[in-house]
Amino acid sequence: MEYIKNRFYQKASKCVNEYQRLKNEHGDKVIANVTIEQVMTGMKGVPSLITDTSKLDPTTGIRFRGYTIPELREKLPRLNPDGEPLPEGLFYLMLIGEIPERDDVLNLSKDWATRAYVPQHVFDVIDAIPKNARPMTQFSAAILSMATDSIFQKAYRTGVHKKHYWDTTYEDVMNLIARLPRIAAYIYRRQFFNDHHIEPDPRLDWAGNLAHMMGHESDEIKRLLRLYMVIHADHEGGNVSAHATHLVGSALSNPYYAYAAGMLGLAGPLHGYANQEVINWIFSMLQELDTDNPTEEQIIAYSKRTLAEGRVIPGYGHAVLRQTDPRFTAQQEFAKKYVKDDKLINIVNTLHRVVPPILEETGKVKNPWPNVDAYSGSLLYHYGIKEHSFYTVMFGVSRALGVLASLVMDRLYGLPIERPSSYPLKWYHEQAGDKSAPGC
Ligand code: CMX
Repeated sequence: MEYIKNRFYQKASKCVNEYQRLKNEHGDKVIANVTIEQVMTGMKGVPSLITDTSKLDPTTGIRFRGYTIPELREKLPRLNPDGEPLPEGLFYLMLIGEIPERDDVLNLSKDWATRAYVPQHVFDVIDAIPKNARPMTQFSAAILSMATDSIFQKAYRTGVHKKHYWDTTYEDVMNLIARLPRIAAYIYRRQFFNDHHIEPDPRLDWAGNLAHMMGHESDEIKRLLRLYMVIHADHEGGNVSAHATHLVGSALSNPYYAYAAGMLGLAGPLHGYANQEVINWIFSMLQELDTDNPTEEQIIAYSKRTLAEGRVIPGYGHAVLRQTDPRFTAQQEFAKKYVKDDKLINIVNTLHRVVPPILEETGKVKNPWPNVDAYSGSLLYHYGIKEHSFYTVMFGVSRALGVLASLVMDRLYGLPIERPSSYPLKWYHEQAGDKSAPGC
């Protein structure tokens, strides 16, 4: 598949010149002031990363190379007219910056199918982990164990020139993405289907093959997974999974290490694990109320109690967004179109009505609106993927598309090792002119 690589290089090398020019001609321009509050709230809003694949706007949400989710659903190639776009097309768009033709996407599907072979030792590593370990533990260990295959690492050891780092990174990235559905499905079938594994079907697309290997064969599930893999793929560079991948990659760690680092971040409950937490939280509520059809009042009371207990309501809030997440809306529209009266989805819709005012009342939550994780679990559950401890792995498979496309760009730009400055608390007091600074 030299075509995609060549096309990428042709397009992206122009950006490398622009990167160099910006650094040389405008490197001393001041672009932002940083407040102490920004430091104390996780560097929110501090421009400090270069990420071309997507940009998040607080009110309109994510744009992938300038395209919103509704635009992607309209413009990216799909397998059939009433289907969802293929994630391969989004990867092409994020990497190259152009909406692909249908043939580009089908060729990419085939390329990934030829790269999808997973070495036996990766399955052995998974098999050595207790079955009751979290699926994300198994997934991250499997990714790390594949680093034995890193072409980048071998090339680095042989002393390849730094201007060629992107090339072997690209090869690792393509191999890694191609293998992820097989690895994810293996973990799923091992844990929930007594090790009855299903071989990949090389004629299927990337997301369709994931559904197939998980044992979910209907066209409806494949359609959902294509949408799922598109909307979770990227959320600009500052989120924990993208930033961790970039940060570890900036030390020239191989792409397997870098992406595994991103997955360890995704596994946290404030990030990707929230998609399981939403379902866990709803089921705990139903169990406690002893009903599968709670009233609005019961849901409100349960939500308020969660806050009173000092816990978060999962699926709500965001570090950047200040409106309902368009990824939530895309799934809600999907459910409206294809799902008729599902109890869990009805609860999710009720939560959408009642939770934002409750969060607003606290006076501290900056964004009371639902994020992507508020909907995703209920849809998967409806279509028969009921094993919710697995949901973060699905998020992780999708997230590979964005963070690894960015990693190839990082290496082509030759981005340096990332190294922000840290200071003792006392220093910030001094900067603030606070004379009553404590000794700590
Ligand atoms: N429930 C209860 N409290 C919440 C809340 C929620 N859903 N969202 C924010 N808050 C609280 C924060 O915990 C914080 O409280 P303290 O001041 O007592 O520490 C306060 O409101 C201010 O937080 P914020 O500035 O609005 O939000 P942050 O940028 O710090 O955090 C996020 C963003 C997503 C971690 C937070 O909204 C949250 O914990 N949400 C629930 C978990 C979740 O759904 N995560 C998934 C996000 C999407 C993803 O990455 O997949």
